Amino acid sequence: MPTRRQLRVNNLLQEEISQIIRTDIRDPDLGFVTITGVEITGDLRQAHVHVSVLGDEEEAHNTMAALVRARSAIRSELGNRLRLKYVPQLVFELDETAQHAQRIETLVSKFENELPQTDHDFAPAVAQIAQLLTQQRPTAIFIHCHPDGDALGSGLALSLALQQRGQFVPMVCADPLPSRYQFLPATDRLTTQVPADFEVAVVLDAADRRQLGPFAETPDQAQTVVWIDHHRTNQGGADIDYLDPSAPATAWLVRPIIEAIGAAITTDMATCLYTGLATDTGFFTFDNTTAQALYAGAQLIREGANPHGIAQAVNKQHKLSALHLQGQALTSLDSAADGRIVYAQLTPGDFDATGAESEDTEGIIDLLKTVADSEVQVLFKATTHNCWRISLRSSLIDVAAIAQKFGGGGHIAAAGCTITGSLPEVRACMLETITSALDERQ
Ligand SMILES: [Mn+2]
Repeated sequence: MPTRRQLRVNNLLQEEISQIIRTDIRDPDLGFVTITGVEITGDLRQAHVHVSVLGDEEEAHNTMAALVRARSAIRSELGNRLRLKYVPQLVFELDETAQHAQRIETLVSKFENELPQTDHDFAPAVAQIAQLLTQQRPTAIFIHCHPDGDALGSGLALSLALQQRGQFVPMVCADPLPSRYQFLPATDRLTTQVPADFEVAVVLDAADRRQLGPFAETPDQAQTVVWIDHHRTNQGGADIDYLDPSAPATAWLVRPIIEAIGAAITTDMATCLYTGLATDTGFFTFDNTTAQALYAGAQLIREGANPHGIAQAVNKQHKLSALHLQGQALTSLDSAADGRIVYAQLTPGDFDATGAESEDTEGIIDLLKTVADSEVQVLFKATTHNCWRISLRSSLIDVAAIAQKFGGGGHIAAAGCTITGSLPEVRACMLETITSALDERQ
């Protein structure tokens, strides 16, 4: 019988070794490994580390070899982390017992139970799209204007996958690449030029055709239009619709297509997909951050995405003008409905005074969300004369429904629309609509 001290050390070692393998060991041979248990000897000098590997025999073999190579690195990191008189020698043992297989199966089924339940089976749509995309017909990808991390990440990942299959597919967008996304690979295929002829159009991350701006009707030039999106307000109607509002990001939907066309996920593709998933989940903090989303993120990190580098590039690279614009927005901050609504506005004068551009408004709405006790956040942004782009956020009411009333759309917790009129009129109308939605909830 192990002593209590042994049991305590076993648990500690299991936790620390798992974490070290997850974060410090970057060996491409290392597969999906679980430390199922640790047994330390009575003299605390040697620890038997039981390992289970997901996959076939070859993967298990490669993973065990990688662990042996990493053994001294893991041991010295354990020395840094643990206050043990003696850091035990590590002996890795592949766990093949039925008991452990059973335990893994239980863990997996527990995990699957946590997946968002959808009443729809998307496998046929994925298969149909993959089949279409492997025919090598001239194809163009379309993403929404004011492209965000998800639109760009999904589109570039898909284009890279098709390139692996020997086909160059351009990605059409009405707006240029925002500077914060310049780190993304393969952005050379982003274009404002519609290709001369294409037979297949793939529209990504757009709630409806108006989001394509001047290219609203362009996909129809194709013989087959595929629409892949996760916005709740998407009404569908393309030749092939692959619409899943329960998905945290369009990147999430694109991944199974990439797999189905037989492309291998490269570091570049992982970077693109991770950027889409991370930006649409607020770097895994929004309410669409499920266990499954984190798991998908972890998988992409294993495949080469650099979470720190991506977060730095997207969030920590503000131009001075963008911060000045944030300052203007914060100065304008006000509240309505007894503080339940907070809103800010950016007038054409604010853009002129700071020299900031429309892309520099990204992130401002997230500042508004930090106001304590606020239930709905609204940002009014001037686009052209008397035309206001309005961003809405709420964790209480369905802002997609509100945006839809004004011809916009989005997700329950994050949506947007564009309204023409004078700012006082537009603001009064929007605040009134939100106030009655709040009242209705009571
Ligand atoms: Mn998205």
